[in-house]
Parts: sequence; C-alpha cells; structure tokens
Amino acid sequence: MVKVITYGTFDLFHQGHINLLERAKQLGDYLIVGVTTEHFDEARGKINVVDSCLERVENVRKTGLADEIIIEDHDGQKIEDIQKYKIDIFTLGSDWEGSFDYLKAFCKVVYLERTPNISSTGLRSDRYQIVRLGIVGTGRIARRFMAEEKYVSGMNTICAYNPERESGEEFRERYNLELYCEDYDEFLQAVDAVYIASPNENHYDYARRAIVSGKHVLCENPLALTRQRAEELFTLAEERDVVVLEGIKTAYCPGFQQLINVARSGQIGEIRDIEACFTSLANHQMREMTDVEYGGAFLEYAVDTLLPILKLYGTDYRDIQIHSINREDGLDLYTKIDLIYDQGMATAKCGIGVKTEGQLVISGSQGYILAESPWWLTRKFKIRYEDPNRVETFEPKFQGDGLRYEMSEFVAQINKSNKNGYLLTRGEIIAMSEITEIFMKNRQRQRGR
Ligand code: C2G
Repeated sequence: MVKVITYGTFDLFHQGHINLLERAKQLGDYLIVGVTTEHFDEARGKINVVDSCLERVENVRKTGLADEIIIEDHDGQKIEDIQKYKIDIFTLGSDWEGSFDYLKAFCKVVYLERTPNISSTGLRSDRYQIVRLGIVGTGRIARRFMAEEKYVSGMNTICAYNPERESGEEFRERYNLELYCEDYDEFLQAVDAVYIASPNENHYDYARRAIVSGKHVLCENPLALTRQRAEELFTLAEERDVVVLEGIKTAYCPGFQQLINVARSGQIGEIRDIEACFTSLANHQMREMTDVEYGGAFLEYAVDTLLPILKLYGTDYRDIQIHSINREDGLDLYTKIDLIYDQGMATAKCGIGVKTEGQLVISGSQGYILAESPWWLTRKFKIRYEDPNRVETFEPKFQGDGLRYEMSEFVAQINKSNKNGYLLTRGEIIAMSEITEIFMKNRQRQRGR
C-alpha cells in the first residue's frame, strides 16, 4: 500500500484545495492530510487565517478524499509524521517547490501543480470572499509581493498587467497566473482588486481607473503627487464603497504599531522631537537615479520617514521647510524635511546619494525611543532615560519581508463594512500627498519652470 501525506491550512476552502487533495489521493492508496493549528500558522507567518481549525478539518473531511486527518502544530513535525505513519510520498502544491526537498531523505517528495484560478465552493465559508487580485507592473516590488502572497489568506493573485508584453508574459509564467493582460480595461474586468506596483508617475492614473471601475486598490507609494488628487481618489472610493490603501509597508508592521503606541502611552513623557532617517545608496542605473522627473531621494523614501511624524504629531503642522542636495540636473540626492508643530518639531531625512545612520529617535520630556536601522521593519526598539542603566528593550514579531502585513490589512478592509482603517488613515495619506506636492513645486521652481 502506497501511503501519501499532505499538509495545509485549508482556510476559506476552495477548488484549489480540492484539486490538490484529489491529485494527492491519486498518487497512492491511502491519504493522510495534516491540518495546521492557528498557533502553528501564526508561528510560520500565516497571520490572517479566518476559519477555525475545527472548521478547516471539517471541510477537508467533507471532501471524502482523506483516509485520515491529523493536526500539524509544530516545526519538525513533518519528519516525525513521515516516520510514524510510514509514509511513501510527501506532496504539496507547486507554490512550495523546493522548500521541502529536505524530506527526500525520508520519502519521495512530489510538488503538484497549483490551481491558478480558484473559485468558491459550497463548502466555503460565505462570510468572506476570496479576493481575485490583479497586479499592475511586474518589476522588483511585484516579485517581492508574489513571494509573500502565499502567507495571506483570502486573496489570490490571478492576473498581471504590463503594457510591455514580454516582461508581463514572463511574470505570468513564472508565477503560474491565470492571465496576463496588455490592456488595462480588460485587466480590470478580470479582478476584484488591484495592487499597483508600476513606476511612480502612473500610480494615480491606474488607481483612479481601478476605483472608477469599482475595484479595491492597494497602491505602492506615492499614491498621488498632489493633495487634490489624493482627496479625489478617496472621494471616488467612498462613492463606490471600495478600499484605497497606500503601500507603506512600515505602517502595517506589528512592531511599528507597538512603537507608536508605546510613544503615545506617555512612557517617554511629552514628545518634543522626532528624527526619522532612511538612506539607501542607489547605483547609477537604478530608476531612482535615472528618472530625473519622478526619481530622487524624496519620492523614493520621504513617505516612510514622514510616517512616524504624522502618526505621532498629526497632520496639522505649523511650518514646513524642505531642503535638498541636488545633482546638476536637479534630481535630489539627499532631502531633509523640517516640520514644526505646536507641541514639538521633527525632521525627516532621506537619501540615495548620501549615506547616514538610518534611525528613528523620538525624544520626550522623560526619555527617548531609539529604533536603529532597519527601524522601518521595527524588529527591535529601546526606551532610554537620563539614567543610562535604565533601558527597556522591545523585540516585536516580524515575519518574512513584511509585505504580508500590508496585504492582510488590505484583505481585512475589503471584508469589513467600514472601509477606513486606522493603521494608515486617509488624513495621513492626504497629508503625505500635500507634502509631496510642496516638494515637487519647489523642485519645479528651482528648475525654472
Ligand atoms: N493549493 C493549490 N492551489 C491553490 C491554493 C492552494 O494547489 N490555488 C495547495 C497548496 O499548494 C497546498 C494546499 O493546497 O499544497 C493547502 O494550501 P494552504 O491551505 O494555503 O496551506 P499552505 O499554507 O500551503 O500549507 O504545513 C503546512 C504546509 O506547509 C502548507
């Protein structure tokens, strides 16, 4: 008798799961299915599972395909199970290709083709929709998005859009997507929601067209380059009851939320100064260096550095000064934004041609918070006081490259009746667009236009 084992969360049970179980069953005579516990999913970075473990087991059971169902609750269990149940074949979907090759020491390992187009089944919980997502642009960030996608429940990327056929097709093939579209309207027809990862200058236009077609939008920053455009997008979204979220990864990371809440809790007293720094030297071929109009340090990193300032002081700054060190053609290599508020002051610094310490310091009347580079992922931060021996250290959880938190928030907002989140508010996004507008106008003035 050939014994086969497979594992999964099987959340929001769908046709892709059924196909996988059918194919797994066909590999042998006896199929064991391991269903993950909530705790194990959280530990391995799957953070927004909707159905309970019991519901998920029940959905697998109802298919009649499993001869036995077991619970998976810890790392290393797969090796134990293979030996304990005398397994001949271990199998998982092709999204895990290569990840479990270490099991070849114990049994045969087979990766089965994943189902690209999943649809709901009668078994699926109807509280949640599986969001059919389309991705706009197929470059660097889009690839990072795909690597994180499998850790997010309730969302399935089915389609890619890129006006350049060759790179779009290549992306579709690499990630086994259902569709590639060269035409944006055709693309919008195929999806419920879009993730916009195109070059900066197209964000607003793609977002607007998606919202007008009733699609939810997660857009890489900057969402809009003027205040009026950001406001317009939110108004349109409200009218159509769709989500608009700006992709500022830090805003959604659990550690960053904790840092902000610790700062707000009064542990360092009254907040009087904030300094947020982000620099990353870019080489001369990179888009941020070659695109004189929409590249540069500000458009690359300013929103990240403005984020803690707007979260802690709000959007009503009294004064703003922006200074840059520019290349001869006017592209900013290093930019400093000074903000004055009634209660304190702040500086945001960003650079692609100047390197400095990338830290976040929040100074208060009783102590300060120090988050060292990479504070934007917020894996660690400290509170320090006058007494140098008194230090409190926080080490919050951070999984993968962090994009999964942003994606989870997007799916959660789509499923909520109130489409306005608090991790990054509309007011904060509008303020960022307003500051971007000030920067862009300064730059145009300096260039004599
Ligand atoms: N699957 C599929 N097609 C889809 C979605 C999922 O073939 N459209 C497959 C996955 O590849 C996996 C199984 O269905 O083999 C269960 O998928 P998930 O519930 O997403 O579980 P997963 O996170 O892949 O857990 O220990 C757990 C395992 O590592 C896999």
